[in-house]
Amino acid sequence: MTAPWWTRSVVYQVYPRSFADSDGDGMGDLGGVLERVDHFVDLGVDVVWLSPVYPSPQDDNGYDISDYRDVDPVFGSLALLDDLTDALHDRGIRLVMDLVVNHTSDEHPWFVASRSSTTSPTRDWYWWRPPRDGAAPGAPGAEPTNWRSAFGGSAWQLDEATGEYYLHLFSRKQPDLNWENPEVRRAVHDMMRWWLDRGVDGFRMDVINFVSKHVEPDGTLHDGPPMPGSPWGDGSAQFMSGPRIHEFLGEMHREVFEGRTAFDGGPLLVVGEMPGVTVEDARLFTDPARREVDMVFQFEHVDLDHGPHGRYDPQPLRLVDLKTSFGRWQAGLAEAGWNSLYWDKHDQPRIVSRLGDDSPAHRRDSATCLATLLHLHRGTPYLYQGQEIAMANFPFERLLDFRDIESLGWAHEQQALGRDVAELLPGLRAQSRDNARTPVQWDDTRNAGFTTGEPWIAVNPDHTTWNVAAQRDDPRSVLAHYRRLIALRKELDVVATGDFAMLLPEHEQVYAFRRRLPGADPAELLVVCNVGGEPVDLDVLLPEAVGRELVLGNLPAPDDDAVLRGWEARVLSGS
Ligand code: ISL
Repeated sequence: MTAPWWTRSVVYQVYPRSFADSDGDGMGDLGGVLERVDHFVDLGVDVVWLSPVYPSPQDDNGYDISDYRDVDPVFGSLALLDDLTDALHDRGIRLVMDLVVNHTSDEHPWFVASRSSTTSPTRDWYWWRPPRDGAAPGAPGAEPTNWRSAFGGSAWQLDEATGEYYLHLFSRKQPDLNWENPEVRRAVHDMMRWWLDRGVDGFRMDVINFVSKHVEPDGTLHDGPPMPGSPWGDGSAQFMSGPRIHEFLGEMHREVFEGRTAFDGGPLLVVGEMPGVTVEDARLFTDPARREVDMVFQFEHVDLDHGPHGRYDPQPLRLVDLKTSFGRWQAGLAEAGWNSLYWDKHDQPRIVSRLGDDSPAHRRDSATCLATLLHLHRGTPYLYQGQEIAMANFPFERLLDFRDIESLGWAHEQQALGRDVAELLPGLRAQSRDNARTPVQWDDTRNAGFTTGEPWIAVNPDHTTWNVAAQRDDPRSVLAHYRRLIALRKELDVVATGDFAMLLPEHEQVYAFRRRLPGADPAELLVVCNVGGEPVDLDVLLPEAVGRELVLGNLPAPDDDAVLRGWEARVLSGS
């Protein structure tokens, strides 16, 4: 069987509100994306994944959708989205939409009807429950389970009108859909077919492994264990990859994807975002023979620097742990299934600040080193806007600087527990999702060329040095390096589909691995990355890496290849 097209492809994620603003209202929009389509061509990416642009109250920046079949005026119109689809297709690029169907907005007509009365025809489309154990509605502890919502507080919201609670694993403006109800699934499938018929080429499905909850036949949901640093419980085991998840995804495949193709007649792309997914489950989800999804986003590697109190309790990221994790995912999906590979995305801090070194002396080299490390793994790399120019975390100083509902929800929860802001800021600064959401730095002008108006979130002051215009024609730039990495995946079969073997698993500074594909030219690549600023004697550590032909490096060719310089990455051909 020939390998699917995405083995040679790179996906570029656009977070539209922060990408480019075409009308000066301070918010990025589809017009802005349309004006920058040539940026995707310049990079050589094959797919654009567009974060949500549907009508939305924007409680969670569009991940709270109030109409699945339109575009929010803040981003443009359906006609403009059609134009963007055509513009991408003309350039051979696919468009993948974000699909958020674990929950809707509380302003979606389905929920408006559902909350209107206990006998509403769509009442059962959401998770409504009476207070626990006959307690009075709103009484302390009356919530149906102890689950914490991802954005702080209980995952249950009391609706005064009927005295019942509804479930929201995210904000209270994001009520969870009840996928146990076949009408809900049918409505979702119908909407998905509508988008595919309109010409989009696939979906990235938001928290799709949350749609099957552990529910008893009598409707009971169970509490989770207590969470350190929170008055609420951790319900995740009750809703992550629940008992019917494979059934639901198999059904969706049959109902929606079977018989449909991308614009060029090739296969669609279906990616499931799956927090908490295990390697074993991911293998089932992505085994082509099972027809569920093509790949999943897993979270293991981006959770490695979270402490016992969660993401805002950051710990140093140990390279050995990263190798163990990536190595396990590479091995686990080697025979069946496929990995997606990412560092940055709209929910994660910037990798150059997180695992690299964003100080002026090392920013370029550490960004290109980490890019090489990721892109040479087996899997499909995802590139998040700004990562291609080594955009870094923002120097947040005050709570007022943050916009993200998750960061603010956590901060307010902690303040209510008596902690003061000064104590919270270091965790927020390191880990806030807003680090990824500052505007793309197109040039060194005011507001980085993002908008002529007032940006909805501050532009990083470092845009005067770090921007697309400064890097576009510089062969040494981070952008140029990404271009080369993307091209290499298309050129060399061994990059696309070669097998993977981790080397030096215990070494704390050098990340090295081998890719192999018998019969290909070259049939073997050796990748060595110095994930640190100090030079390493390669002839001592990995003598087989010395004297080989350099296929691609992130620093000028070395005088002495026995020494791996600080933040140097080398892709070497086989013997
Ligand atoms: O990583 C996370 C846990 O701390 C969260 O940032 C995130 O909520 C989780 O990864 C799920 O993300 C997706 O669904 C959310 C939305 O806020 C995120 O932007 C989206 O990517 C709810 O729709």
